[in-house]
Amino acid sequence: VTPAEVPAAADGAAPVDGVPVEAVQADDPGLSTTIARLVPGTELRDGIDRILRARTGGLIVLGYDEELERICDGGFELDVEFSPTRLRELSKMDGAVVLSTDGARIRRANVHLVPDPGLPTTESGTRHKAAERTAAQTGYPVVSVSRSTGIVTVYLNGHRHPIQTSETILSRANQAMATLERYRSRLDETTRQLSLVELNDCATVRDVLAVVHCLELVRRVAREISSDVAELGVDGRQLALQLAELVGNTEALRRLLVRDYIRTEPVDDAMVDRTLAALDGLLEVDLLELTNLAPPLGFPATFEALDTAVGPRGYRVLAEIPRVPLRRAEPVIAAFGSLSGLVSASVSEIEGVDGIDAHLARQIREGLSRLSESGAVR
Ligand code: 3AT
Ligand code: 3AT
Ligand code: MN
Repeated sequence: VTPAEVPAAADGAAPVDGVPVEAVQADDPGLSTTIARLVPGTELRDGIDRILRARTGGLIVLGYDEELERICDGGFELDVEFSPTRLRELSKMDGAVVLSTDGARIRRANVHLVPDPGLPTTESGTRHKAAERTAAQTGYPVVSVSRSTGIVTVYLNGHRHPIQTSETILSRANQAMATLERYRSRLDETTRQLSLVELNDCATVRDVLAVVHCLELVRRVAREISSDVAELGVDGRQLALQLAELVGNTEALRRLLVRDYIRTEPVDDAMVDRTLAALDGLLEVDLLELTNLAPPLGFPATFEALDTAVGPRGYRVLAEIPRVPLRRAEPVIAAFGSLSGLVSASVSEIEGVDGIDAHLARQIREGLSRLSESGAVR
């Protein structure tokens, strides 16, 4: 018998690269930590699944101290190592099972919980009322397994979070994944289109915002899937791989697009962060109109403005050329002012830029020519 999982140790619940970590429960990190203790693959979840199969119902308090002891009435003290089978056997009795705060030991069983009846609760059954109030009073997570409905709920910090089966989560996540695939291919298409018009010096605000739009859609669906991945534990590995593959380089692409087109100077990380936060703040309905995406980048939110000609500074194109890190790209962009200026520059002009040697200058020149010919910036 091994000790129960400690918080956040759940294998497979790690956030996916490039997908915001706030994904799981933005408003409460304590809740995401608790959810991670309950995902498939953890001993606690195994125990809960056993209770579900036995159809006895259950009430489990994930923490024990003097405050909690005061609201425990009766039952018996145990202090034995936690195991899924023990949790299930003890849940056959009436009352609650109380675990040590680290979840490693079972401290009490058959306990009648007597939390302050003045605490508000939205539940009607006595088990669920006791769970909600105990969580509110002690700050410890409390899990209820309903005998009548088979619904598992975790209560913490005023949250009431249903623990869903992997099948339920997966069927939802797979639908979202299909949507993500569609958005991703639209993103690739609009990005190719933007590269083409950029290199031909005929880009408009509309071309830029079309890519920004797709990026926002991809990001938002990816965030939903990412929170499902976190709740799936070991059952979410396949989904996590698919998600990482589809999300790919989109976070880098967002930053490069802002650097290329933001109207305000200076173009630095802080400005990029602020712009991306503003885009993040747009509501789902705002995304329906391209003009709503214009203000964060400093463009007017009008239909006329969509057809305005714009040129990129050149960050995205330079990022496509091997061995040109941002700190090398910056002085080059400062020297030529825009992609069109850079495209018409000769090797010796590029070499004149601070920190760019003959070799790198040739590399940049050849890279630009290659991209112009293929129109294949992605
Ligand atoms: P049984 O012999 O199983 O009927 P019991 O004393 O073992 O009775 P349980 O803990 O199984 O009691 O609870 C059974 C139900 O009794 C659950 C709940 O609907 C009701 N109940 C228990 N305590 C209270 C209470 N303090 N106020 C209202 N209803 C209660
Ligand atoms: P079910 O959905 O029926 O499982 P419920 O919220 O309707 O849950 P019940 O009143 O049917 O709750 O009670 C079911 C069992 O829950 C009875 C008892 O074993 C346990 N229980 C209820 N209240 C408490 C409490 N205050 N402390 C410990 N165990 C309790
Ligand atoms: Mn009931």
